[in-house]
Amino acid sequence: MEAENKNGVTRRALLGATAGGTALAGAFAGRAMIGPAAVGLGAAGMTVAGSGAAHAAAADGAVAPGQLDAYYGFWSSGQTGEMRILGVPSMRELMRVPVFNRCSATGWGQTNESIRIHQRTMTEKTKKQLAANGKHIHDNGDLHHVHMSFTEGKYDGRYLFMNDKANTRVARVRCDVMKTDAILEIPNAKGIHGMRPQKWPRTNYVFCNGEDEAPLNNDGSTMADVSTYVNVFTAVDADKWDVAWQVMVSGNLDNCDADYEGKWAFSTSYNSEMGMTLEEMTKSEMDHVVIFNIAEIEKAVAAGQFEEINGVKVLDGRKQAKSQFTRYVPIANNPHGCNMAPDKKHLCIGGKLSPTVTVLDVTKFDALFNDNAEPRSCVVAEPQLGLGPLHTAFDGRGNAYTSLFLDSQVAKWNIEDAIRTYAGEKIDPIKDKIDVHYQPGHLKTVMGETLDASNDWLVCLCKFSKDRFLNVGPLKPENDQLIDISGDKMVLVHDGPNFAEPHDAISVHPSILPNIKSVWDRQDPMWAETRKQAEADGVNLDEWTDTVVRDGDKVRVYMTSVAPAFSRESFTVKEGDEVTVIITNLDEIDDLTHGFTMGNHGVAMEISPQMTSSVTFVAANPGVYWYYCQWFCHALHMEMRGRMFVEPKSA
Ligand code: RUQ
Ligand code: CUA
Ligand code: CA
Repeated sequence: MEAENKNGVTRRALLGATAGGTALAGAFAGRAMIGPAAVGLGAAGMTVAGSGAAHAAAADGAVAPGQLDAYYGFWSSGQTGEMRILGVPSMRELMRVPVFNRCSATGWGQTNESIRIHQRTMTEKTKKQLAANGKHIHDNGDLHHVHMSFTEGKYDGRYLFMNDKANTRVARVRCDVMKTDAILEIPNAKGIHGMRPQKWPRTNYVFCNGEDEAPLNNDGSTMADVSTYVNVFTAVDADKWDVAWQVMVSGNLDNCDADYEGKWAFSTSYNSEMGMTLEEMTKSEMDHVVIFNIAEIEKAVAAGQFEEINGVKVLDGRKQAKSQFTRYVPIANNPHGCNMAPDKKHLCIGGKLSPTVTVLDVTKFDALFNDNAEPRSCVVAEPQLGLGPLHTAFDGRGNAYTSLFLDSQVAKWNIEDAIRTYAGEKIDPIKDKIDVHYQPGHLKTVMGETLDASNDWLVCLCKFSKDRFLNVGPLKPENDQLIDISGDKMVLVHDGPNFAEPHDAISVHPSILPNIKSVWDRQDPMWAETRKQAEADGVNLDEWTDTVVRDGDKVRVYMTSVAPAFSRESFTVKEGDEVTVIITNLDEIDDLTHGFTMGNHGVAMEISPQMTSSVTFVAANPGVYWYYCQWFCHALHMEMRGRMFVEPKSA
């Protein structure tokens, strides 16, 4: 859908009208004629490069100027705390979506709309911790894993989900606007690391691994007694965005995944020892994979057989509880990756300290829940691939690609051949190896975690770049490498520096995301509460307004923005007032984003087309302060400014 402006002119028509003309000619012709049209950007005439047969035409991954990428890539950013959107195969960065971080450009973490999302599920302990430090939200995060919602084993384009290991949270991004719409702080668990959506029948749950052990009643009374420590596996209700249930487990939890039948979730543990030191954590011969029996867990929850702890339904799936909720399959010590193959059958566990990947057949899991079952009876292959196997990706031809951290390689191997080798046949399951630069962690094929796994690109996220780029100082970028997997041999085609530090990524065909908006819906729930306040103040946010409301020492300034002006060129408050500025961008042309920056107040926010944003601050010092639009929106963008007069208290 293309938005029309007030004169009924679509942007595409404008493009036609201004094509070949200069930018400023359009800009001065009137409000409708500015912005993206003026700078000559646009979708008209663009073609999608690289998909299907077209891929051969761009074997080097290059996407010509004006052409679109074949796939969306959704990247984690690790300790930067945001989600990134890249184009695949060009590896161009298209957008940064702030999630757990504080974003200077958009005001995420500062606008009232984003603070509400941060605070909705915040625990009392976290509020206390923040208040003690003069803050009201955590503005850092460690975002490792980004995954899309599923319907019947395929991406459905509704949501993206992501974890925050640093502050034990998960978040949800709405795919229609690519904005975070929900953050959930998870009680009882510590350090959410592995995180995966349920694949079948749809994503009712997002499964979240707690990595760090702690006493369930973490009040300082049993800190030194490790026997009181537990680890917690959490199922988040993906629609309500609340915790559905939790299961206590033996050992810690690292990575997880789910099957294609909706029966199981599974997690790796590198610390079945429950060790607190490196020596203790690597002591055993074997650790394990925990298998969670969803039906048994749901049955127990429905029957009320749970303990309610901090408002959450908790079941005991630890070994000593001998429940039907879990089974523990021994795996060589300190495994890491946990990847379900698109053949619906095979789960691949990266050995990390062992040079092997252990392949489990999920159709043999039912048998594990019978008494006396041999727990490793579900292991059907254990190919030896090289040193430091971490994660495994899949194509649509039965091949698996495993990152070898210590060898700095990717090994391509065939799952069926590995199974035949395990059964005694003399064949080599390894089909190819390629050097990567350097020390790879996750690696991703296009839609390889879905039933749509494809055969064109592999992205390998390397943890070290060392000498691959110009030296930028002791802190080096990571290196996301693009590998062509369409032939028998893997071919490295692109080095992609990336900042601290993507762990994981997915690639998604644009046909799965047909509903991405260019202009906000005025009724969007993102600012529903702001709208309520406006109504109480007698302001209609959908119309031009320049209303200032005083409410004790609180002042609410309602403005609209239409390029190149705010509806007010000044407003007056008193020293010490708490000022809330609420701005609606009434421009309807796509890409015509304004901003609001209040000079010397540490305040800035994004106001995209048809968006309402608000920000609250205290005007502590009398004087004149300029506010301005910080998004280049018009030839007269510099002139899009105004003054805040702060009257001295005594006046
Ligand atoms: S982890 S490098 Cu945070 Cu996904 Cu394996
Ligand atoms: Cu509005 Cu710049
Ligand atoms: Ca261990």
